[in-house]
Amino acid sequence: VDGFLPDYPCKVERDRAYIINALLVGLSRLEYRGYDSAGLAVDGDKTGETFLFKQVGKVAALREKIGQEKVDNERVFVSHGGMAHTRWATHGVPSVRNCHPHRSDPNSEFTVVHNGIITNYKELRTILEKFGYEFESDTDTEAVAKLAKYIFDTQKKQSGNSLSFTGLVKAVAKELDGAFALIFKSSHFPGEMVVARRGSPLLIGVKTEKKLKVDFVDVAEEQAQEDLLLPDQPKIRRTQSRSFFGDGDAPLPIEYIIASDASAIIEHTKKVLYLEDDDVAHIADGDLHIHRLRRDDHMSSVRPIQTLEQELAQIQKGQFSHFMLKEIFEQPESVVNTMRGRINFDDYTVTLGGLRSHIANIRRSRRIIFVACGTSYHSCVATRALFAELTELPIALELASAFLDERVPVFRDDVCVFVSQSGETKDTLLALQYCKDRGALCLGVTNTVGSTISRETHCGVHINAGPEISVASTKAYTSQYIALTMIALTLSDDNLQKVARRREIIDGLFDLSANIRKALATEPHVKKLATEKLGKAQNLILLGRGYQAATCLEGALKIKEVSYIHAEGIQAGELKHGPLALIDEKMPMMLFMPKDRHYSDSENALKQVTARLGAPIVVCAEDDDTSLFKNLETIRVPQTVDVLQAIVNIVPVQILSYHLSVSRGFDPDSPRNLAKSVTTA
Ligand code: UD2
Ligand code: MG
Repeated sequence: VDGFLPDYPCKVERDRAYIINALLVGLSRLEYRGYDSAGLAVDGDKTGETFLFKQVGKVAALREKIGQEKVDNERVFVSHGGMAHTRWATHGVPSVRNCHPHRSDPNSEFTVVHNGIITNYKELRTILEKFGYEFESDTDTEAVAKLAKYIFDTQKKQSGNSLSFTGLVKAVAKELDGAFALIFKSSHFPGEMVVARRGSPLLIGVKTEKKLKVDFVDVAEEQAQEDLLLPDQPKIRRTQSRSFFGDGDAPLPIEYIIASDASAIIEHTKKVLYLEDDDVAHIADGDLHIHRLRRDDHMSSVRPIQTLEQELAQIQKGQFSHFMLKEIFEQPESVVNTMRGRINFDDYTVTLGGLRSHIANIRRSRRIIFVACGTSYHSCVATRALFAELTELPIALELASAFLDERVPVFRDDVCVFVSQSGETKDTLLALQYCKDRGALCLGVTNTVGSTISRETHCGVHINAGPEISVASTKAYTSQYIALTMIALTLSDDNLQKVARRREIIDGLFDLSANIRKALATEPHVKKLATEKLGKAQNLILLGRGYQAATCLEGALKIKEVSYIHAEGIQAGELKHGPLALIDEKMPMMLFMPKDRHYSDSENALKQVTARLGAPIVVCAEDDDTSLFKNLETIRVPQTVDVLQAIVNIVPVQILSYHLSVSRGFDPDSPRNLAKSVTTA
């Protein structure tokens, strides 16, 4: 799911063609985030009427579809509320009926666009269906639109009074679990819009010809319960510094552009304010009011209006100069999204909806075969030992192309797991077909709902990391790793002997986001290593044992992909079987040495290397004060449970590869010779 741009002019005359175009252009500014379908809502010809348009594919396809509709494009609006959205499927496949905006009923009494995930939507849907609501889509969002109508109607029936639009949205938001940025439009409140956020970003651009008199908006004081019942009253407004132009002035022509990121706003205005979590903003009669979903004394009571200085391209990457860096820094959130709604940290249960009905079969299988390419393959390398430990099944690991070359025998009682970010990787797809033909149970782990692998596998898990733009995969790797870990946890939850181990791992998953944050904090130091110590490096050897073998392989791949340095990941146990011959004082090296049960073996490797004058950069635990590192560069990261340590450890290597690339003048987002999704064999 991603991005929306409701456009709310007040007392600014615009025709429908202008409004639709502004919404479409806004969406196209969000295209860089990746999406699979788009939709928009504008005012109809009668008061309170709403027109909805939806299409799968690019924004251009939506534009074409609207072009074919018979609507009066010249119709002029003095005041108008429209909304638009591009979607990255997380709930239900990409299709017209799953496109936003979603509506409460065929008359579109309430229309909603949503970014984020409503984790309790199934419960809401069940209840609403009992009350006779007919759902049109597979999305979580539709439950929000229907819930709005349900609460509105019920309130009216019970008290005879209607809720105000703000009061209604507050009541709806109270029922929602998960993360959201929501925009509401309603036939009961023509010309008004209400937005709410929790967890997902939302900002409001303010566009007017006149100079704004204030550079902030007050947050309204808590409204009494009965006030929520009335239409938003002037008396409430008067207590606020409500007008941008000074009290008493009549509303002046003003437009508000609400979006999930500044890139959709910048061409209209540079004046924006960022909503905070639990803010509800109400726009009507040219005025903007901010309310709170709940009282929070720590929260500032004003929202400053800021001036955007950056260019469009810059804004799209946020504070980051490249998508690769942006995605590396997104990991504290993306790993949470992978676990959201699936792990209950209070009772240590893991529920993967996509596997539920297949668990018994998987447990009965005679082996699990992982098939993947590139980074996805490394996520399997990283979790293979955990699968063996928790499931006590034989585990095989195959590169998709080699798997097909070798015609590996596959049987009906095998379980084959196909891992692919895009879900379209050709080699992996061919292997999937091969395994299906042989009657194996096929399981997918992909980031893309509706992708071929997601559709063709018998069951699976979506990693929900959000669109990945950079060719070099970073956040998809850590999310694949977590998805696979969750599968192993699920498969072993009937084994009483594994209870303590499972709890230890689930606790580790709980702390993961914070630990990744700490690992990201190594950036200034890692950047220095990339530009100074490794500034001239032509080779890099990455050494590690046990769970870190995957870090070495994946780290080396990242470095090769974006910095074109020859990098090699080597199992430290293999050193004396050959690679030691490469080591001298000139060979650049990294060693991963967390405090796990391989520590003393890694110590030996370090001694073997330093005896040949090698001076590796050591990635180690924060508090490791061994004298062995005395004359060495260290990158210190938080210690976590052994099976998750490789997630924390890959982060500084991702950062390193990025800076090796940039400092050498390359563009890490588009490495030479490579494509994001390899759809050819
Ligand atoms: C589903 C919803 C999710 C949320 C959740 C609430 C979708 C896509 N997911 O997530 O949005 O509502 O329920 O409990 O609507 N699958 C494959 N191959 C793959 C990946 C997935 O066959 O490579 C299947 C999987 O077996 C399941 C479906 O796709 O039937 C959705 O998978 P998921 O991982 O998104 O499922 P879940 O329950 O986490
Ligand atoms: Mg959603």
